[in-house]
Amino acid sequence: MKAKLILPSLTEADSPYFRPIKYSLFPPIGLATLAAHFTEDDDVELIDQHVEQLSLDDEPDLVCIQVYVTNAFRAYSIADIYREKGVYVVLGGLHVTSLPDESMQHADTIILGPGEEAFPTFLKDFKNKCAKKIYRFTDYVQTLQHIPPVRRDLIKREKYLVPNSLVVSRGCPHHCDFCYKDAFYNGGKSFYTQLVDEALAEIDRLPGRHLYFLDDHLLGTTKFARELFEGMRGMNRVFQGASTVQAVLEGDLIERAADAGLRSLFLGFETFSPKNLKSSNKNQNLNKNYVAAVRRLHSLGIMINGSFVFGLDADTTDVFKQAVDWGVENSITTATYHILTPYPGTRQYQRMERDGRILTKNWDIYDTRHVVYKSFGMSKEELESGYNWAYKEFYTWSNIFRASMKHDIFKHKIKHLFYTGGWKKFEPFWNFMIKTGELQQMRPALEAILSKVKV
Ligand code: B12
Repeated sequence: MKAKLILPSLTEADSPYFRPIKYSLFPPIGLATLAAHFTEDDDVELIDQHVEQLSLDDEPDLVCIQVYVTNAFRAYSIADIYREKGVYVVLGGLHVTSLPDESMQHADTIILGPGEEAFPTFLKDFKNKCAKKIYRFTDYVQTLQHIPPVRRDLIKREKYLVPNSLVVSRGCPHHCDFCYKDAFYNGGKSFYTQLVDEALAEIDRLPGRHLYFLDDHLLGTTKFARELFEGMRGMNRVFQGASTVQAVLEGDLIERAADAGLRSLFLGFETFSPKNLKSSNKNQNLNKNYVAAVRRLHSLGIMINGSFVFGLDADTTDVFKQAVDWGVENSITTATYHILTPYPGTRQYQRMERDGRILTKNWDIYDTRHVVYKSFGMSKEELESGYNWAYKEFYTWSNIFRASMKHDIFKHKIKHLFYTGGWKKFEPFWNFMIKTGELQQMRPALEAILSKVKV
């Protein structure tokens, strides 16, 4: 059987928001995970439209497409083209799970939720010519234990800055109202991990030193994280991941992570307002000392990518300056700002829809850069221009310099300057490296910066 797995581009290549380097970071790990369920006799191709041309001239036996909210329309038109030619199309991913009725119009089969159990069942049925229209992950035991290794041979490593990205868990123990994942993983009931030995074996198979864990909350289960970090000590790895302010402040897990090679952490600060935290059910951040978390990470030589959301109901036009000033003052290495986006399927979307606050269902602009709902506290224009201002302001050379120089230790000043400057200030350089197919040459530089940061 000939099968084609496609990740359609999240943003049009000619959009002002298409930053080639951002879209050349991570390969489609979800699809490569599912690809492991094909057999040796199957001819499988994995296409990531962010880094390569997608040709629609072929006629494989099966097309599998990953649908996010902002690539949904592109995914549907690709699906329609193949179906018109009589090719069997299966759709899956976050958006399909949120809006099955919509996705169903463009597919022969849809698969809801994480695909580890449902996808192999579908494949068996498909080969036996009895595939169903819909497969629900809730009909199966959800587990990552004993799944076959990710098909990394299908990933074109040279096209990515971080080909060694991996995911050792599914879901998150917290239930923030704005998070897609809560709805996706069974109303937030599910949070599960690989077996530690299987995760370590996966790490062992990856070449080079640098890893990027794409899990929503790498420190989410203390026992698992503890054993994972214990196993990673001595593996001479450096890695990046995501967690919460709470997990950084509690216990000694973060020290263990640093010992195992953690060098940068994505942290969801999201808002400084307790009212916003309560109304979005992000209770794990309530009464937490953000500055203490930052200090603890810096003392361990861990860089911080801080995430902030603008447009929560208690926000006014002060929030932009507050977030930028705080980030610079506290030497946050990189900041990711989002305009609040009520993703379909979330409790937040349901509430806003009930209250008549959803302004558009043009999924293309559900990208956290546009206002798609009726905001309180400021107008749509104020929110969008404040968001754009914050990004520009945080990444001015003077602010990058100020934030870097606030570190106590000299080598932390330097690595901050290189990392932030390199990420945001050398766009033409990154574009050149991508165009000439030389992006992989930059991996040793990234690895070197990350290796140097330990105190
Ligand atoms: C990597 C990543 C990216 C990459 C995307 C490219 C890529 N390679 O995937 C980049 C960096 C480009 C990116 C950008 C953004 N991202 Co992002 N990203 C992620 C991240 C960290 C990991 C994705 C991943 O690999 N997951 C692991 C795999 C195993 O899970 P999976 O992909 O969901 O696949 C499983 C299932 O979905 C299902 N499945 C998936 N596809 C298919 C297909 C078929 C046929 C079937 C049957 C099943 C199936 O089975 C798989 C195995 O269980 C997730 C968070 C996360 N932990 O998932 C956020 C996440 C997907 N991103 C998110 C956001 C908000 C963004 C941004 C909007 C942020 C921003 N403002 O810049 C932008 C999008 C910009 C735009 N224009 O849309 C949100 C939601 C996105 C959405 N609404 O669809 C997430 C969920 C983070 C969060 N918790 O909020 N992102």
